[in-house]
Amino acid sequence: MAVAMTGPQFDAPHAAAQVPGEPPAQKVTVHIVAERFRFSPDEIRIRRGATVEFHLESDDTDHGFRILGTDIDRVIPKRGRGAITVVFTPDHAGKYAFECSKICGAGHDFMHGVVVVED
Ligand SMILES: [Cu+2]
Repeated sequence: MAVAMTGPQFDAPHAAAQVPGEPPAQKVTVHIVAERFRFSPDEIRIRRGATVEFHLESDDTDHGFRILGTDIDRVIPKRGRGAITVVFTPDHAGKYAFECSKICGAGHDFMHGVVVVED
């Protein structure tokens, strides 16, 4: 006997939920190494709507990771003490500066980077 299909059909699975008119949700993993006195990489580009999972580790002493305009401010433990994970979902396109938030030496003030969120 035939079964009448009504209501929602079974579509092929989607990678992620998508709101019409919005870019597809995306998760990006970024590994960053902090060392005196830089972050590598120091420029990260993502699409609006994406969630970034940063994995941060130090190649020397303790550093910090602060994203300006957010409440993210974490300590990156010194070399050998493992990585930290920071999840960041920017709510609008634009540039989010980040910087070292733990005094780490003479070049501390130069230790910064940017997350560029593209529409
Ligand atoms: Cu520093």
